[in-house]
Parts: sequence; C-alpha cells; structure tokens
Amino acid sequence: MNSKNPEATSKSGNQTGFKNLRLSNAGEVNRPDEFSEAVDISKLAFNLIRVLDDDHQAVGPWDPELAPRILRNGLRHMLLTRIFDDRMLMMQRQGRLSFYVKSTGEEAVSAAQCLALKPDDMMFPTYRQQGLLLAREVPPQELICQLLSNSGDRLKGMQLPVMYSNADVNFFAISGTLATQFSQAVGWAMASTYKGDDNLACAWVGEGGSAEPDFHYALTFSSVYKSPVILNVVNNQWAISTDQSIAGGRYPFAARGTGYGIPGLRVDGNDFLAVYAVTQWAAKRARAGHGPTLIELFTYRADAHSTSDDPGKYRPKDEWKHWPLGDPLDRLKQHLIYIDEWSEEQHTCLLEELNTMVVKAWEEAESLGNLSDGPWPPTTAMFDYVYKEMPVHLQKQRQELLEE
Ligand SMILES: Cc1ncc(C[n+]2csc(CCOP(=O)(O)OP(=O)(O)O)c2C)c(N)n1
Repeated sequence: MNSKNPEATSKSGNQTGFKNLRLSNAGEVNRPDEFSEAVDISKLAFNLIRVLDDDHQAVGPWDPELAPRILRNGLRHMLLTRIFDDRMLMMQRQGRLSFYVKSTGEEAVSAAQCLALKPDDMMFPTYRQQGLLLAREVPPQELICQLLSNSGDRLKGMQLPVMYSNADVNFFAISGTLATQFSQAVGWAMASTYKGDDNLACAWVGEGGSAEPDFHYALTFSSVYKSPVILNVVNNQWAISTDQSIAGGRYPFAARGTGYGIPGLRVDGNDFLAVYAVTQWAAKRARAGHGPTLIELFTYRADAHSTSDDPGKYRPKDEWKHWPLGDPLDRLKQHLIYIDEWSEEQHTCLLEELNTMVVKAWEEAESLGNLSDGPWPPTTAMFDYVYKEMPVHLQKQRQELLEE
C-alpha cells in the first residue's frame, strides 16, 4: 500500500487556490423551516447561504430584514474590532505588548452572531472572537488590561494575552487547547435544558481545530441529548500554515452535521446579513427544543495567524485581495449606503470616533501597569485563585518561596 501525504490546495508562490471554491449566488439557496429534519435539508451544507449581492442589495429568502439601527450597530462593532486589532498589532511591534491575535477579515462572524443571540446565551469562543466582547459592550481598556496582565486585569495575569474570560457578559474562558470549548458548550447547553430555561450555548472552533476529538464528542452528545447549542466552524482557510484541505475541507465542514442528525448550514462568513440570518435560524431551532445546528462560516484569515507568524512563508502574499467574498466591513458599509442609511461622511466620523476611543483606552489601561515598568504581582501570586482550598503540599511550597 502506498500512503501519500495529502497535498495542500494552496501554497506560497502558487497561484491562489480560489478557482475551485463552491460558491452559490446571493439569494439562490432556499430557506427551509427551522424545524426541518437534518436529512431533508442536507443539501444546505454543500451550498453557500448568501444575502448581499454584488450590487449591495439584500436578496433572497435568507434576508433577515433587519432594522437599519441593527445594521449600523453591526458596522460599528466590526469597525471597532478592526481598529482595535490594528492598534494592538502596532503596540506589539513597538514592544509594548508581548503577543496578539488579529481577526482581520472575519469581523462579521463575531459581530453578527453576537447580535443575533440574547445576552443570557453563553458564548464559548476561540482566541479569534474578541469581537464578541466588544459587541457585548465590554470597554476596550478591559481587554487591554488582560493583554498587559496589569493590575486592571480581571484574570490577575494568570492567562496568556488574548485568552480572555468574562463571566459578566457570558463569555467563557478561552482555552489554548483547541476545541475543548466545543464539548464544554454542549455540557452547558445540557444543563440549560435540565434547568428548564431557554438559554442556549454558542461555540466556535477553527476548521483546523475541528480535526480534534472534542469536535466529535460535541456533535455526538448534542445530537443524542438534542441540546440547545449552536456549533460554529470558522473556516478561514488556514490553520497557521496548514490550508483547510488538510483538515478535510475538500468536503464541506458543514456536511459533517448530517451524519450526526444535525442540520449543517454553510454560510458566507463575510456577509453580515447572511451570518445573522443563519444564527437566528439555529437559535430559533435550539430554543424550541429541536437541538443543535452546525454552521460553517466560510471566510478568510486576512492577516497572520498571530504576531509570531509570517504568512508570506506559506501562502501568496496577496491572497486576500483575491478572496471572492470580499471584505465584510466594506460590504455592510456599501449596503447601508445603498439603502440610504449611511454615508461616506458618517463613516469617516465613526472611524475617527473609534480610533480616538481605542487610543484613549490604551492610555487608560497602561496607566494601570505596563510590560516594562510593572507593577508586577509578587511571585507567590501564582498560588492564588487556583484552589478554593489549597492542597497542603502547595501551601508548603508557597511558604518556602516566602522564606527565600
Ligand atoms: C490541541 C491543540 N493542538 C494544536 C495546537 C497548536 N495550535 C494553536 S493554533 C493552531 C491552528 C488553529 O487553526 P484553526 O483551528 O483553523 O483556527 P484559526 O487559528 O485559523 O482561527 C494550532 C495548530 C493547540 N493549541 N491545541
């Protein structure tokens, strides 16, 4: 038997691999009833749900017909996320931040999905959904305090930068171990059913992370227990230097739902309206007791994986420019202008306002401590906040440290 290593569909120096993408036209995909059987709607996983067309109109049965107020709010959150990301990268390059992860090009995922949920719904994100915190109106300076591990950090410096956690806004602690949040979200959703409330859990994983066993545990348990959970695979084409085909993306990730009896929806992740609409669909299904939905958000990671990565080494430098589904911010902006609910002038003002807000947030956060000058917590702080009752051997170690 000859077993060959799989070939990536995209490589540095190659032409972009976008020619073979399975795309549908805006408005083309039908919108079945939220309570349909997974097997009856399995074709949705092979199409691409899209609402915004090339002329910036909202078309077809998935148009969620949102009030302009919600669209403007979505645009604001996406812009804030992009501006925040850009500024944090700048701070990292200046040596004022140790590490950062941007979400450039994927802002519609967090903004639209968060706005389509209720505040009591519990979110189980990855490190690339900082936009959820901003969409739940967490002040940017709070995020920066976590990035700096300073005295304003609610996690007391006990997590790596970008591994946020915020119980106040139902944002579960981010784990560096990929995909663990998927099965945790299902556990939370099962508890929600036992308690008899109508809150749901919403979890995200990258397409690379979907190759982890936790992904399959989550699908099995949520299917068997019909848990109120939305399971999202953010297919941004790249898992660091590994393109999506290596995680199995030659076959749509959404299609994995059908085998478990879970509807799989594949959506244009750069189309704010389409992302909102599929999330609403899945939320209605979950709250009515019909169980989970698997959503594949088809998007593109426009920037590096993290500040420790150089994408020029493994993919064409200009690949994002060729992404056929465009920039989510620009698409929503153009739609708002098209329906006469936005203008270039308003856009410029908003950009200025948000830029100023983020610059001020940095200054405020840094006044509570920075990387070079501290203040730093005492070494013994590593023993704090871990155990309710500290085991004796750790109490001893802590004491030894104090006596050094
Ligand atoms: C279980 C596990 N395996 C490997 C890693 C190392 N790692 C961190 S991020 C990453 C790529 C993840 O890619 P993807 O899931 O597609 O998400 P993206 O970063 O593109 O948003 C890898 C392999 C890890 N953190 N955890």
